[in-house]
Amino acid sequence: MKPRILQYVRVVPHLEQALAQRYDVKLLPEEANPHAWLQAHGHEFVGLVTSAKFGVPNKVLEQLPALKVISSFGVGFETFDLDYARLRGLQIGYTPDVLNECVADTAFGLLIDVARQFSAADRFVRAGRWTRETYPMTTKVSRKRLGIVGLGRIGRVIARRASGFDMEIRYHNRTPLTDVPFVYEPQLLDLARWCDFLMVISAGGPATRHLISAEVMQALGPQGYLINVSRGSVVDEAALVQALEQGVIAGAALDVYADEPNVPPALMPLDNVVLLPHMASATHETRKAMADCVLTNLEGFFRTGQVPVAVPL
Ligand code: NAP
Ligand code: 8YV
Repeated sequence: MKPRILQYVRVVPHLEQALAQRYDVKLLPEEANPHAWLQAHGHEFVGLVTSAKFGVPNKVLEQLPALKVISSFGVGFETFDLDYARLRGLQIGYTPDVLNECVADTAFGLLIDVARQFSAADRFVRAGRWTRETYPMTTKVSRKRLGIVGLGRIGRVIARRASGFDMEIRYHNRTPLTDVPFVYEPQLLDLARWCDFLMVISAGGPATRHLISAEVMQALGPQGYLINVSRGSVVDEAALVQALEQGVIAGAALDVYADEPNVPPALMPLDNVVLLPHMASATHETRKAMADCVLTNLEGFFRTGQVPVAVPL
């Protein structure tokens, strides 16, 4: 008999197809009243598939008494209550590493875009303004100072990208690393004061909420740029809007927001901010690799009892 799997959210079509071939899958979003449906059927499920964006709330997990394994599409895991998972003996599979390159590429693309103003210049050309005006000069990227907040798996790949641009790199984590040649800044404010570009790629969740505060933006200063590819919660968005409107910082480039897909309306008219729709890992190649990892994690669990790539609990 195929194991019974609850699909908590919609995922990419080829992953949905592969799941349906291998398991006895119930697509919860199809139910008009998921809570009532789970009251009657929740006991049937041993596995659950979700994504980093949505995780799964404890009130849903409480309706799944036989659940043993969660397989999540994505690397972020701030949407799970790890203490509760530990108590329940749940294993949570996730998809680190396979997305490092695409997220780093996007992070660096955003950095170049906000400094050289490609998106704003594109709007200028499309509006027919080039025939009447000269586009203003922009800011050089090569040889500048890059401060990385969160030198983890993805941060290290961003640092490799930056080395191709002869950038000087420093970083801020809670813990200094012993295997990198970059200067460690124990104080985030010092990193912000030092750098031209502050690249945020730390984990999300309560520990990093509003780490990038008004004070950090003041320290980054009117020539400084902020790039955020981690989670919207890491940046104080109200302070960012003020900083961009008042020239406290030169510009910002964002892939993530506090309340996705809602972007603060005050950001929309600003030309000194680049706005992407949380798409850093969204290439065919990387999303396929992430989907494969979701499947491998489930398969590994059902074969050996251990999820091969699991969130450390
Ligand atoms: P990782 O290897 O765990 O790296 C996370 C880094 O954040 C570590 O260097 C960690 O260092 C640092 N960090 C954690 N808490 C911190 C704190 N309170 N203050 C300062 N630094 C802190 O994770 P990863 O695979 O590189 O992914 C990083 C994050 O990127 C994910 O959690 C996810 O939120 C985000 N992400 C976004 C996208 C996207 O589409 N935009 C795609 C993938 C991932 P210490 O533990 O030493 O502090
Ligand atoms: C995806 C991400 O957009 O991996 C993550 O943590 O934020 C992105 O890769 C996400 O997994 C989709 O839910």
